[in-house]
Amino acid sequence: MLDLTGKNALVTGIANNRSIAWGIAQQLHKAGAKLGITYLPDEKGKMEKKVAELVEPLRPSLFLPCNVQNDEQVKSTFEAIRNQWGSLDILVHCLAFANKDDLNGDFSQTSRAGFQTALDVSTYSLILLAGAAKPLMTQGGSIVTLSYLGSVRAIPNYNVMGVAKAGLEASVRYLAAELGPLQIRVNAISAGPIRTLASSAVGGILDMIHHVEKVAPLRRTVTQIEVGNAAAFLCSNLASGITGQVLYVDAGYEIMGM
Ligand code: 0WE
Repeated sequence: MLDLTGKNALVTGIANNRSIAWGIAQQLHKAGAKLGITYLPDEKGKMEKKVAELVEPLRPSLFLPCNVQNDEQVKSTFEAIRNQWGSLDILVHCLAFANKDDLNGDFSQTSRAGFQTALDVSTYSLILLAGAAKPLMTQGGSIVTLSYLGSVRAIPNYNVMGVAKAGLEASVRYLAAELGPLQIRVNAISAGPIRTLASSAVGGILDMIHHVEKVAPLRRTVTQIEVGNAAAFLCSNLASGITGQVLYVDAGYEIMGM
């Protein structure tokens, strides 16, 4: 049923074995997709080594540095895809960043530079990658990004990231409208809180996770693999009629009012 054999999938946003993007990459691989993996390069090449070791069992046919704040690197990434694969079927966008000072305290104190950073990395990057993927998705395609409930609710300290995710979800709708005639679908998964590198850097994340465990209909949080399964579904022909949507993978937390 869920079959991605013959599909070329680019997965962004793997930092370590707790990354949601890692859960997605594993489930796309399990469904038979051919993988391309990008990582955020650092000066010492530590990230390259770490991510390369992690993804090695999935035998990615492309492994590329891609800092989305660097237009040249994005260009090279998609040139490599064109040269090596000729076409692209699946793009997975799992990228976000805000300065730590902007994920704490008064939202009204968000700086212009902090706002620009958060929206550039977390929101504009989807538009940038989708635009680069568009000419390569010659047989149609599927684009999936990750969002969070803070896009539609005021969640303590999520602050500028909430604005970035609201913009991201709106971008999903505009991209879906533009790319639909080319049979390219664009959707977001709104994942519940998970302990990852990004979330562990946030004060109070454990309290949020305990709250979800008490209140969510399933009385637990979700795993990276569960988000990966939903992503594999959205990327597959099983979701051929779904575009422009935000799919909650949050153990049901979003429906609750008390
Ligand atoms: O989208 C996210 C993570 C976003 C994020 C996290 C960090 C921490 C380290 C973006 N940029 C940074 N920058 C850093 O320097 N989540 C959904 C996880 C998350 O982040 C929160 C949360 C949750 C949940 C921030 C505040 C409150 C709740």
